Amino acid sequence: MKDIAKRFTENPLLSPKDLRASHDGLEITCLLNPGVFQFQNKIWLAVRVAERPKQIESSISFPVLTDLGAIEIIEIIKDHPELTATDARVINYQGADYLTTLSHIRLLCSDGGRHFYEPEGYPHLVGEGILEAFGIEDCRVSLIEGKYYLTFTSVSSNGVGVGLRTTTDWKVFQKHGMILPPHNKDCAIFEEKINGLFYALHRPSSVDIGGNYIWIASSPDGIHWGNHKCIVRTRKQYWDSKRVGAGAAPIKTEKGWLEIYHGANEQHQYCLGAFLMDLNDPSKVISRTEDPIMFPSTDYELSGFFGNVVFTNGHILDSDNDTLTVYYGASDEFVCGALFSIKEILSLLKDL
Ligand code: MAN
Repeated sequence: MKDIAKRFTENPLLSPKDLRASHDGLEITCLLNPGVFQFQNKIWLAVRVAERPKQIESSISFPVLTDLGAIEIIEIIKDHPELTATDARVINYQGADYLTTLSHIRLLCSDGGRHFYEPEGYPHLVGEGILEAFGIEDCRVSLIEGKYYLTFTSVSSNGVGVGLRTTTDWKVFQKHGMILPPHNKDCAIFEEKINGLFYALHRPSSVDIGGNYIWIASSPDGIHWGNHKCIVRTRKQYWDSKRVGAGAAPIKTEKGWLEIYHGANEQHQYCLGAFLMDLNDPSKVISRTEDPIMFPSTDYELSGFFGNVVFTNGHILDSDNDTLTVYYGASDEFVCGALFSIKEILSLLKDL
């Protein structure tokens, strides 16, 4: 196994202590999984900020959003017989699932792509309404014909689905509601139409028959999706045996659409791999890496809020068309960066 990521020496680029919590009484637990875009000659991250109240020894407390957008704190005594809290990210209480943190999306920018700051005058993107009561997460940004499409995970007690907002100036956003209903996440829209249609990768989960596989869909308008096809499945005994999900928008190369994706195994180790889709019909997968191209190995990737995780949903391609800066979440707690060579990734793909 060869990890071909050249990690930034500045990593982690962002840690929870680097930003201020959105409300008094909350603290930032994790900064993770940024969407990435270019706007006004700067590199921007749409960072997922996960917050909760400062925890005390005897109980678990976490925020949820009310219908009116206010923050309500739920507190549960740790030895409550109807509490299951074995995963840092989710709990089950009296038969219902909750998230231990509430996420919103924050916009940060940078000149060189390594030192990010929060500029004045840009809104926080927060959950709104009953389908986003547990927050919004893991925003992917696609620029299509001058408009930015933001796809993100909308979480509530109703389930986990994909929400869409669009903008041209990052100040005013148009809301398109939930475009892919539960259970679905990891939606990355292609940045170019193909034969007149929008295309998107997405990841429904089928619990009984099927699994956590990557699908593709097309759309006449980028909002209403159909013609769904399952294109990449988990592989038994591999590093991506339990779940796979798309990263950011596919990258157009001479050989095909290149997608960097995440895969997890039964032990919840999250690594990155790649696959290539036909330029003219992206529902045809041509090749895929056998081994991960990046796996958790540094301190900040191995231990943190949820350790042993590298997860990406944003990157920037250099004007040389080869150097790819991948921004990624490490251990579900830090935002990091690494360089890849597109040529090197392409050389590791194995025909299917
Ligand atoms: C999983 C993880 C969490 C996330 C929830 C809801 O448990 O990806 O980080 O908060 O799903 O999307």
